Amino acid sequence: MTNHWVDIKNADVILVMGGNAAEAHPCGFKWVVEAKAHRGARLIVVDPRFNRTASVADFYAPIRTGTDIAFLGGVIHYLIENDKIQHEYVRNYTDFSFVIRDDFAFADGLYSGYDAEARTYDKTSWEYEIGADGYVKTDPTLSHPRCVYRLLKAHYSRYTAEMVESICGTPRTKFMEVCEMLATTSAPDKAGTLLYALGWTHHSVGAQIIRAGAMVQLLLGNIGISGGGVNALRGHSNIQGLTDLGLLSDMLPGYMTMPRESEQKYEDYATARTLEPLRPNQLSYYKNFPSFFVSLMKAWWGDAANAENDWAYSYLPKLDKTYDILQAVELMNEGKMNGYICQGFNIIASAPDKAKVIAGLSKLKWLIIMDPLATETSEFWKNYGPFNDVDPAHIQTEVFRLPTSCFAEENGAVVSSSRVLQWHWKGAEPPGEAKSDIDIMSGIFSRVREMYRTSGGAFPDPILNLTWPYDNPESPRPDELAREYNGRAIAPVTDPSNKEKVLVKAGQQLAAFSQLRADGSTASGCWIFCGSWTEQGNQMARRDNSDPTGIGQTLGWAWAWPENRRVLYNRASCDVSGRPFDPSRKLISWDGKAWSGDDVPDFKADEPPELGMGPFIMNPEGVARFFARGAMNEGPFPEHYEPFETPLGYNPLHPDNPAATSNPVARIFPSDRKKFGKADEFPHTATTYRLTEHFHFWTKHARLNAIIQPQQFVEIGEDLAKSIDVVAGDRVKVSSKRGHIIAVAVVTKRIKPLIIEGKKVQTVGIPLHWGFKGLAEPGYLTNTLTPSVGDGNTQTPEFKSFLVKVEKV
Ligand SMILES: Nc1nc2c(c(=O)[nH]1)N[C@H]1C(S)=C(S)[C@@H](COP(=O)(O)OP(=O)(O)OC[C@H]3O[C@@H](n4cnc5c(=O)[nH]c(N)nc54)[C@H](O)[C@@H]3O)O[C@H]1N2
Ligand SMILES: Nc1nc2c(c(=O)[nH]1)N[C@H]1C(S)=C(S)[C@@H](COP(=O)(O)OP(=O)(O)OC[C@H]3O[C@@H](n4cnc5c(=O)[nH]c(N)nc54)[C@H](O)[C@@H]3O)O[C@H]1N2
Ligand SMILES: [Mo]
Repeated sequence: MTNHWVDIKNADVILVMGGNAAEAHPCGFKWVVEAKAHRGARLIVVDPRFNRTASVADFYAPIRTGTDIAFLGGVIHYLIENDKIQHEYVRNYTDFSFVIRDDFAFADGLYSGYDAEARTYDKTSWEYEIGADGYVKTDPTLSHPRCVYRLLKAHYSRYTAEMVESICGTPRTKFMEVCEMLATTSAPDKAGTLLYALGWTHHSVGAQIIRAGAMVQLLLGNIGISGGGVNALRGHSNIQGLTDLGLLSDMLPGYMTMPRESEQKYEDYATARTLEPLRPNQLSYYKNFPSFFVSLMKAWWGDAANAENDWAYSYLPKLDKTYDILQAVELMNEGKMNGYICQGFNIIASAPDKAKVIAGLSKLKWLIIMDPLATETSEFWKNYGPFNDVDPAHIQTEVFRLPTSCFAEENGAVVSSSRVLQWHWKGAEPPGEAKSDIDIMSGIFSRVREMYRTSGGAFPDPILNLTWPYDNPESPRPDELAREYNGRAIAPVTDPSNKEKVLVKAGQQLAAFSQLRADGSTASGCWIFCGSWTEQGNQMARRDNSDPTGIGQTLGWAWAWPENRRVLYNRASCDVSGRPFDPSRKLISWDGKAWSGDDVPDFKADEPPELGMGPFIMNPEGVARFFARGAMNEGPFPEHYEPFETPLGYNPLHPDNPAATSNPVARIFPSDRKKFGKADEFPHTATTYRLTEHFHFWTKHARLNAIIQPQQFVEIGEDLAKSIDVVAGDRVKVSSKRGHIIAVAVVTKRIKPLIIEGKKVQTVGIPLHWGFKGLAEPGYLTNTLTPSVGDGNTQTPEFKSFLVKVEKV
C-alpha cells in the first residue's frame, strides 16, 4: 500500500476493483465502513460478480474478467476529455511535459521495437529526449506533439465509453457513473482511494492493470495524500514481509534486483542501478544504491566481502532467467530439476494446471515439505480416486515431511499491507515434533556447510564464509535476526560533510538507512528495515496508539518502512510552495525551515520548496511517470489485450492483428501452447476466488471452518443455469482444456451474462478452497482447470480469466 489501512477512513471515494475486500480482508475493511459512516464516503465496486463487497457498496458495475485495462483506459479518456484532472498536481509532479524520442511509436497494438520471434521488445525508443545539458527535454506549455501529455491523450482516445461497453460488457451508463464519481476527487480538497488485490494481479496483463489504476490516481492528484493512494491489499499475513526480504527468486532484500547473466562485473551491476538525476536539482535517491547493496553483502559475508573482491559479488548467482513457480514446474517437466523444497507451499493446490504440476513432481528425485499440515502436495503421489487420479507405482519421488510450527508458536514480526512491522509474542508451544522454520533451515544449513567443509564442492566459498553470528547456531533467535536486518556499524560511521563527527559508534545499531555506507563500514540485512531495531530497542514492539490529529497517523504504533513513514510520496500532499492541498487532511508541510507534520516527510527534510525538487524522490526525474520508459515489458502505456483464453478470439481494438490479441510478451512455454482452449469448445469465461470462511487449503483441516463451508461448489447465473437445465443443488461438471472438476451448482442472481461485442458471455465463479485432505468433504483442486501462462512482468499466472464448459451430471 502507498497508504495504510487506517487511512482508508479519510477517503471521499473508494474504488474496490480487482479485489473483494469485505470477503478477503474483513478486518481491514472496517476502515471502508468508517469512511462511509463518518465521511459519507462513496464505495464503488467493479467486479464480474456482485460480491460481498458489492453488497455494501453505493454503486456496483459489472465487468468481464481480464478487461480492466479497457475500463481504466476509458476512465483516463473520460478524465482528460472532460478536464477532470488535478492540474497543479499533474503539471508539477508528473512527466506530462517530458518529451519522448521521435522513434517511439505505437501501431496495430504493438509498440516500436517488437521481436515476434523472441516475444520481447527492444525498449531503446521508449525513452525521453535528452538535451545538451544531459537532462530530459520538457515543454511546460504541453504543446509539443511528443510530450507525454499529448501521447497519453492520443493513446487513450480510442478508449471511448462505447469501446468500454463493447469490450468489458459494462453498460455505458454505469461506466459513466463510475467516471463521474471518481472525477469528483480531482478537486484538491477531495481524496479517492483505490483498493485492489488478485482480481488485478492474476492476469497475463496484471502489472499493467495496476499501472493503469495508478495513472488514474495520478490524473486525480490522489497519490501521496491522506485518503488516497494505490493500495494493494496483500494476501498471507506476512506476504508483504516475504517480498520486502527478497524471497522472490529474482530479488534481493529491500527490492534490489538480482544480477543478470549479462552483469558478470560488479561495476556493470551497480552502475545500472545507481541512478543519477534526470532533471536539475532532483534527489534521485537510488544514487545511494551501493550503500544499500554493500551493507547487505557485509551482513551476509562479513570480512569475506571487501573492496578488493567487489564485496563478494562473485558469490551471487547471475540469473539467466526468472526462476518463478511456472519456470520451476517447467524445469521439473523437462527433467532438469532433481529436488524441490515446498516451505509453506501447497504447490499442487495453488499453481496452475495441476496435471502439469503432478507430472513435474513425479520426475523429481526428492521433495521436501515443510508444513504444519499434511498437505495435498505431500501426498501428490497417492491415489484419491477422481480427486487425484494418479498411479503411485509410476512415481518414484522420495517425499520428506518436516512438520513446522505456526506464527502463533513463535516470536517475531509480521509486516502488514501497510508496511507496518509489528512484533508479536508466542502464544503456545508447537505440538509434537514440530520445529520452527528457522530451526529447520539452520539445521539444514549447518549440515550442508559441514559437508562442504569436509568433502569440498564446486564453489564452497559462499557457504563456508556465510556470517552465522548467532548464540545457538542451530537455533537463531528472531530478535537476533531482526537486529541483523536493521543493521549496525562495523566501523565508526561519520558525517559525510564532517569526517570528524561520528554519527554511530562501531558495534551500535543503525538508526536509519541514511547512515548506510558503501565503504564497508556498515552491515544491514534489509536496508528498508533500517530503523526497526535501533539502539533504543525494538521499534516494532511499540504500542503507543496516540493519534494527534485524528486522521490515523499513529506514528508510535509499531514501525513502518521506510523510516516509519505511513504515507509514501507525502510531499505530493502539498502544493509547490509546501502548503497542504487540503489542510483538514494534512500530513506534512514546509514551515519555512523544515518539513514536518504528522508523518515522516518523504523528502529531504530541509529542502526549501522553491528549489523545485520533485516529490517522487526514488525516480531520477523527481516526478511520477505516466510514460513507463523502460520499466514495463509490454510498453510504456497499458494497452488492452485479451486473456489468453478469450471468448472473442480477437482483440476488439486490433481485430486485424493476431499478434496483438493477447499480451505479446507474456511468457508461454512451448509445451503449454497447445493447452489453451477455444470458445467454440469452452464457451464460458471463468474466474476463481476465495471465501471468508476458508483460508486457502488449510482451514478445511479445522473443524469449525469445515462445518461452515463443508462442500465444494461453483456459482453460475440463472440465465446459464436455465440454458443447461440446471437448478440450484444439481451437480455440474466444469471442464477446461486441462481437465475437469465436479461440484454442486449455486445458481445465483449475483452473476449475470454480459454482452461483449454483441455476443452473450457467461461468467462461471469457482471458489478455490477444496482438495482431498482435511475435514471438509473431499473435493477437486480448482487449479485442475487453470492455464499455465505468466504475466509479462511478474509471471503471475492467469488464474482469474480462462474458458470453461459447464454441463449437468
Ligand atoms: N478468508 C480469506 N481471506 C483471504 C484469503 C483466503 O484464502 N481466505 N487469502 C488471502 C490471500 S493470499 C490473498 S492474495 C487475498 C486476495 O484477496 P482478493 O483478491 O480480494 O480475493 P479473490 O477472492 O481471489 O478475488 C477478488 C475478486 O476479484 C474478482 N475478479 C476476478 N477477475 C476479475 C477481473 O478481471 N477484474 C476485476 N475487476 N475483478 C475480478 C473476483 O470476482 C473476486 O470478487 O486474500 C487474502 N485473504
Ligand atoms: N486458481 C487460483 N489459484 C490460486 C489463487 C487464486 O486466486 N486462484 N491464489 C493464489 C495466491 S494469491 C496464493 S497466496 C497462493 C497460495 O498458495 P499456498 O501458499 O501454496 O497456499 P496455502 O494453503 O496458503 O499454503 C500455505 C501452507 O503453509 C502452511 N503454513 C502455515 N504456517 C506455516 C509456517 O509457519 N511455516 C510453514 N513452513 N508452513 C506454514 C499451511 O499449513 C499451508 O499448507 O495460491 C495461489 N493460487
Ligand atoms: Mo495471495
